[in-house]
Amino acid sequence: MTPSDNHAERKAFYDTISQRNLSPLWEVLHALVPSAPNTPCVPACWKYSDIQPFLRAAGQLITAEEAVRRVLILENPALKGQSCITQSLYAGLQVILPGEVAPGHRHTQSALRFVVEGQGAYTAVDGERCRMAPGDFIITPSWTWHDHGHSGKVEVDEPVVWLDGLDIPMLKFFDAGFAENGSAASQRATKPEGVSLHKYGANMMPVRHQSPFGQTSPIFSYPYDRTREALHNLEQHAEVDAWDGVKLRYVNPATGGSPMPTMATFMQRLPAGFEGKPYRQTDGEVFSVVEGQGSISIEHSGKTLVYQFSPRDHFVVPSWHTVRLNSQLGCVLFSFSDRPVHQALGIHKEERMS
Ligand code: GTQ
Repeated sequence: MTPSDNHAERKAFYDTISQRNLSPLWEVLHALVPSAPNTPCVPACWKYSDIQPFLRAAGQLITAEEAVRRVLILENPALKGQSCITQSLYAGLQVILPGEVAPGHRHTQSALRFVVEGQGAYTAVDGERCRMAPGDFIITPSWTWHDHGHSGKVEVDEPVVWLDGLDIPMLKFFDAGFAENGSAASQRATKPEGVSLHKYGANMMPVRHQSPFGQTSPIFSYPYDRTREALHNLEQHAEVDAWDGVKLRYVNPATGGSPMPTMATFMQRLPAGFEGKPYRQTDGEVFSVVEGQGSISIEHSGKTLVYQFSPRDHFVVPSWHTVRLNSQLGCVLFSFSDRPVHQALGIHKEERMS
């Protein structure tokens, strides 16, 4: 009998050692140490026209106060029930109606807010209120008190919707999630509105700077008008990248690194007529369409998926999936990924094909 003919004997051996909480590596080695990333996540796209009625319906079904956070989670279709969009990232669309308050709490998870539609909402972080307008990128640093509200008039003003991006699955993986509820629904404003941006947002820093939020950016709101202007000027006056168009990353001005230790954020403009070259990267990336129209093609399981996108649509590109971006009329895309963690571990990889 050659060794590979002894299936029954092996099976019996595995059953026996399993009782001692042992298992044979050689049965799983290829899956454990794959030749290339083999994510269980799949690409997915949420058209805003499809899901907006459900966001409105959620607004009638439960109050922000009762829900604490009234959010429809963008679940990866291959990871149903796990409340995540990739294995390391959480994404959801939060709705707040005029007059509502989403009560204060704090947690070790870092959060980003990317405003999708509506006017009149605010978020408060550590005693500073910040107005939210479409296209603004806002941070809730780890372990800072935060509450959200809508100061518009009931039955006059529109709901506000924003994308929440959190590192919830990462912190779950490390079993490092802690949270605390606030004693008041809304925190008292102890700092003037906009003071963080004045202090840290003019390419200058206070002389004796001490980081207010540890490794997270001291700026917690990056208004869209500034980002938009930078992209527009670069499109006019600088070379357009053949893979990304004009793509900038948001920075923590104190370090030059990503705004949060676990998540990188980006804004990019694809000029009219842009036909991007293919690329892939190990960081899975979640996109929110800001302006214009375009399409993304994603290679998945030997097929090419194509999503046509317009403003407020969301889509996810899982790790190591080859993509190309196109736009006939031009568009602007916000995105976030877990790239800083890959980079901190020295395992980030990207491939740009011709
Ligand atoms: O706003 O604090 O989408 O704690 C998920 C968990 C939002 C928030 C989410 C949260 C929040």
